[in-house]
Amino acid sequence: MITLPASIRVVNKSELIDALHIDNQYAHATISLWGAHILSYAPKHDGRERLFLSEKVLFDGSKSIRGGIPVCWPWFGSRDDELQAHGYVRTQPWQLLSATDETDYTELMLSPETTQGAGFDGIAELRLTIRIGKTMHVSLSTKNVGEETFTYNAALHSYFAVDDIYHTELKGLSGIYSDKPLNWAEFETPSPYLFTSETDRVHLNPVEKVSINQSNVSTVIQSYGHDSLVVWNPWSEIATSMIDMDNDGYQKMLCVETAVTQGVTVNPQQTHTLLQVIS
Ligand code: TA6
Repeated sequence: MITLPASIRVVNKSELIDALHIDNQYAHATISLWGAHILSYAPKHDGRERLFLSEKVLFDGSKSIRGGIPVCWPWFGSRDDELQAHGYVRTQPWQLLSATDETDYTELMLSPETTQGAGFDGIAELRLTIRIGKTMHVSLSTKNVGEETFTYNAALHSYFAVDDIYHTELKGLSGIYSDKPLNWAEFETPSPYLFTSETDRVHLNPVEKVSINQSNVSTVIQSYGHDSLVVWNPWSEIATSMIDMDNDGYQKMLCVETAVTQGVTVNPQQTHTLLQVIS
């Protein structure tokens, strides 16, 4: 491993999974090297944890980590029965390429063990760059290093922590969304946007700024390079069926995902970047 700056130490999540804990002037954060999965982010100016991590999270490598920010790539959702949902980089070791303490943030850059896998023919270089400061920047860049054009989908599948989903409002979205549980039927975005049942929606209105509002606090999510925002809460029945989610876990989370679901075409030597900024 490269030499770590003063703000970073290695913590052991399991026999298989090491994580990096960042403690700098501005924030605490934890990033698993398995999946380059951000597990936690709490800026020091308010000490509030922004990310949800399931109490029954598994760190045994049997599945993607439940909570935090899974990196979905090179597809989003299910492809077919043979291929795992949300691609194959969230369940592989990533390598830390660089880590530096800068004036306003600590910056880490990671790359997966491989970008090659069944279901994707492109030759790609993938980098996740994370800046931990007063805000957190999470930037996923996909460079075409082959000779053929390719198309990919991806998401920063962020699980945000909420105190109570029944008293949570999502602000900033409008227009039509496609509803997965209702066979992708299209509906008008509700206003106010509240949560009372399973929610699994692809909003094809790629606004740049939304916020999760609770009684006194709000989490602001800015997105760039995306074509969709995905909003997900499994609600009670699905949460109960998950081995890595406690029955009431759905009350404490809301996924708002900066996503490419319609395919981005990347020409040789070009780079496409998906960015989510959390404050
Ligand atoms: O992003 C929403 C979604 O695709 C849902 O349909 C649900 O399946 C969720 O992601 C979680 O997927 P996972 O494979 O992490 O259990």
